[in-house]
Amino acid sequence: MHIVYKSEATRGAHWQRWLAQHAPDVQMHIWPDVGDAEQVELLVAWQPPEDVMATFPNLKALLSVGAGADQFDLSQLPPNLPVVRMIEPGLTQGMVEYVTFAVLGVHRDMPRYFQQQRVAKWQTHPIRTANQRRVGVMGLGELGQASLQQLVSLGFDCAGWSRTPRELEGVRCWHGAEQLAEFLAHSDILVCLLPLTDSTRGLLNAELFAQLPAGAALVQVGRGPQLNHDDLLTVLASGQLSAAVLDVTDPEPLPPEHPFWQHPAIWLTPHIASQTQTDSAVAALLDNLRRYQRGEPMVGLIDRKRGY
Ligand code: NDP
Ligand code: OXD
Repeated sequence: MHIVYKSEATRGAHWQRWLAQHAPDVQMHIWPDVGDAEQVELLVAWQPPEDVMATFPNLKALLSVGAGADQFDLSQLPPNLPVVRMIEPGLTQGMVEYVTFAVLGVHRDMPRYFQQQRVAKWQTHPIRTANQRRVGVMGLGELGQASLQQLVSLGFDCAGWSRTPRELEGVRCWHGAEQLAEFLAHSDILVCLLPLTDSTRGLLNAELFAQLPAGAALVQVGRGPQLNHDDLLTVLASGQLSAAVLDVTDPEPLPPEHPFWQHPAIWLTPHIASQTQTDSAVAALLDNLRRYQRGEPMVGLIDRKRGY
């Protein structure tokens, strides 16, 4: 089987060596080397070449090296071409760690204490324990569910929101636009782990922030275009929101003059909440290659109608 990898080179070289050892029937070429382009069945990429189908006329599936597939222009791909996102334990673990860090950070008032430190101010504030803090996670997929499991184990009062009904142990679940307001009213800390789709673009806006409890905090680890920047600045100024931890923005990176960089209530990280882990992901990739060979659906198949 011929596949092409087009993404970060060091990881590609490692995967190429690993596959040569564990699956010698799989020939992985690393872009720009594509071997015989006519023979390429699968493309594993973050950004595919501009005209994918002209480049690989016999392509059978496009696999994302990341958890999201929103970077692909699905309208440019044949409607029946399977598009697959990455699901692997290292990526999930990274997200669980980041979400836990961010939730604990705002739960324990760290943005405020870091501001106080800068001006040599020694002042205490009342401490709430985790069971007195309501955490709401938007998106109950691979990453949302794993993050919630950890938050529940820490004792937080957890809620979740998804498109369709979900049941998670220890988590109060809401779904759909009609139940969003109730979910938001129960979210002192709101975590966004939604994929970017037409329905989630711009969702984190003034109307949504107004439905959170006063002084709530935001943890945004979904995708940049979900957040309205001006609306966030307005609610931070009014006190409706007390803090925001942002791992994704639009654009990435933000321009140097963007107010988020210097904002005392914003923690900004450069899209590092989680990353595909070279070692664990190659096993997940091989599992999908074997599924493809057996004619079974691959894990992480994108539903083209839903957009995720
Ligand atoms: P999944 O596809 O497994 O889960 C998506 C969840 O979002 C599902 O629960 C789904 O609902 C819900 N959802 C989708 N659309 C809506 C909507 N309109 N209204 C309500 N709920 C909705 O995704 P993952 O958990 O694997 O990943 C989530 C996202 O995290 C990725 O798409 C990516 O954007 C982001 N990410 C960010 C990273 C970072 O480093 N910052 C790293 C990795 C991922 P339902 O259950 O009903 O289908
Ligand atoms: C991903 C990401 O989707 O890094 O994997 O955001």
